[in-house]
Amino acid sequence: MTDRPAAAAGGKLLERLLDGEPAALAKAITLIENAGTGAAQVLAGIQSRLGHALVIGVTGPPGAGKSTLVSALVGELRRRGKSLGILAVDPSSPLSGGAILGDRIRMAEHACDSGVFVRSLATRGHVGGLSSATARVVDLMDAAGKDVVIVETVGAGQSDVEVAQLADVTVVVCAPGLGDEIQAIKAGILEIADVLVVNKADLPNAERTVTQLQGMLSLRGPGTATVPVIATTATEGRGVTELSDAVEARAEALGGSARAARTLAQIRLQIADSAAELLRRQLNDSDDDGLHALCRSVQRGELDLENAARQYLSGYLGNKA
Ligand SMILES: Nc1nc2c(ncn2[C@@H]2O[C@H](COP(=O)(O)OP(=O)(O)O)[C@@H](O)[C@H]2O)c(=O)[nH]1
Ligand SMILES: [Mg+2]
Repeated sequence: MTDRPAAAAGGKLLERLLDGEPAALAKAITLIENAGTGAAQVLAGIQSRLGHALVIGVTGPPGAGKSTLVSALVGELRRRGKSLGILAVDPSSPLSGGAILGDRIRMAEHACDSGVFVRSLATRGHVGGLSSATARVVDLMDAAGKDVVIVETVGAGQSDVEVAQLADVTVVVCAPGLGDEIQAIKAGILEIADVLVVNKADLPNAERTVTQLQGMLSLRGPGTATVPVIATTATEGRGVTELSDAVEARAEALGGSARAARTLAQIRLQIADSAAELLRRQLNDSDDDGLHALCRSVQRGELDLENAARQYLSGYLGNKA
């Protein structure tokens, strides 16, 4: 049964969104976040209007200066005539509202600029679905006609790898002199970098960090030599022109291929989200013998939880689980 008033409301909102009305964009994002009435219609309605925006992912350890750098980058891209949507994603914890608040303050210099739309997305309410929520908000900003969408996320493992898959160009930001940080970067997020930034170049050891990162990149083998390492001082806007140039050059080199990869990544995320949701619902209702047998094995210490889950799942997925 179609919900007529919902369809009408969604249709009106969709129209205003596609016209680029900031209030409509804000409302549509809230609607999608809350999976409210008319959300499905809005999402369906924007599909044919996607693909205009260049999506830049900015990731790296907390405190590296990502938000400060994004703010400086926004200034530079505005001077280049681009309209922007900024999305600050914080997958770390529901208690990290402070970080997002800090990001808001750092973006405040653009608050009066109608060409810049800023939004943050916290974990709460998005367990298991943060990435697809992010992807949808990016799509809404794209459909609203933004030339560039910047997604800032904390470098914290799988979630930002997933978010990076949604970006056309991924910028990994780090700061000098933090050995552990470099190790963490090495362990994961270096792999996803299209452009590497050593921010806080005003601090000692910045040059050494640049050299270290270049060394690590050269170990990654052929193809990675094209990943530029750029030193910036975000607080003074230094290196931001070079960063913008590097991002635009990278976007140009990618052509449409990044977009195809992004759609593929989105489909994968959506399938995984839908599957998790489906399973959660089925499992909540299930009370079969297999489940009880596994429960006994776990209680006896014969099986750990992860292997118990795998065994159960193999019933659904065959030997792939
Ligand atoms: N010295 C120095 N400090 C910076 C620079 N960029 C950012 N910061 C400071 O580093 C702190 C963390 O910055 P923030 O942008 O919130 O980092 P984020 O957590 O990565 O988003 C803030 O106090 C900034 O003022 C820089 O280029 N040099
Ligand atoms: Mg930040």
